[in-house]
Amino acid sequence: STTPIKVAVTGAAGNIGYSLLFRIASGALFGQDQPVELRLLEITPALKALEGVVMELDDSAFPTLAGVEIGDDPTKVFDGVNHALLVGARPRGPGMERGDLLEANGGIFAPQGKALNEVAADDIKVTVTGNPANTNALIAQSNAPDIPSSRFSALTRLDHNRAIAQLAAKTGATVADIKKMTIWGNHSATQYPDLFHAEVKGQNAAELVNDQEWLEGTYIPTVAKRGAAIIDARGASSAASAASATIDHARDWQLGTAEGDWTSMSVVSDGSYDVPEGLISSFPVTVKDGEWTIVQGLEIDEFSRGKIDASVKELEGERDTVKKLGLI
Ligand code: NAX
Repeated sequence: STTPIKVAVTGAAGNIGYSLLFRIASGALFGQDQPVELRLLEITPALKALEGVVMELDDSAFPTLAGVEIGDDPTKVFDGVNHALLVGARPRGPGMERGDLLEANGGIFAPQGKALNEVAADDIKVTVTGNPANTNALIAQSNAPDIPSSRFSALTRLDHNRAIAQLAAKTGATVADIKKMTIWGNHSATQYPDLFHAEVKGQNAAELVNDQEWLEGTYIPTVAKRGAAIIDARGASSAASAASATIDHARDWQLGTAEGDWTSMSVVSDGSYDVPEGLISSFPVTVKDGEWTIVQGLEIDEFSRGKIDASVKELEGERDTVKKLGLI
């Protein structure tokens, strides 16, 4: 279509934004034939830096970039947007408890949910990358009663991609050989990357690896703690890979998942796999015509059950905290 798709990005002057905006503008999200218009939200003190980023977008002369607007008022920036990528969030400061962190982020994601409810396009799809992503998505969704809850999601695609990369390294396969990876639960250290349904060149990954000790002692912690390993090495948190995963997530949501494969998205539970209804938790999903569906009927063994339950319990704790705070 030649009508531009309007994509909002929050935290646009941040580290992820610096990578994400150029990928979107260059056509990585919806292809070379689909113009996009960027709507960039920042807090007031970061608007000057954002103006510099916009100068660089101009200087890139991207043929698919139909326009850029910036601002600090979500009801203006989100006006008519089709995709909202909510990246900006409040990081955990020194001495900050989990409850303080959730409260500070409630101050961001509740008003943004309300603004989306008021002014976004009818087909709005919301992806939350800013941490704690799942619960921030729940806060935004709860504050947008007129938008179907299925239009809110949180990013676990980076975990999914990390899980594929680690499995490829272990098995000597290429990432393209790996299908049906699943991240279950929360985007946090409790997340569960599931090899029992993943396939390497059509072969069951857990059977191929056949090493429960590696799975439990190396694989799961390596994927779950990859963010910390990157901070340790780079002195800064993952930014380009997080931007790339945000693109993968939004593109698959708009354009669909490949036949014979699925992806991981944190979406509102309908009670599937005994994840309490209403929680935004990561599941295996397929996407067709812009709508996701949780993959049904996977057998969950005792080991996987324990891992999924532990992560879901953490999500329930976060939900209870934000409920007590009156944020949902
Ligand atoms: P930065 O601190 O570089 O950038 C965040 C930006 O958000 C800042 O420019 C800030 O001014 C802006 N911001 C703050 N409050 C805002 C508001 N109310 N409205 C609009 N903008 C606002 O962080 P960056 O490295 O870009 O990371 C952004 C978020 O992604 C963090 O919460 C981070 O924890 C999270 N991540 C999530 C990942 C995931 O897989 N879900 C992985 C990467 C990353 O850790």
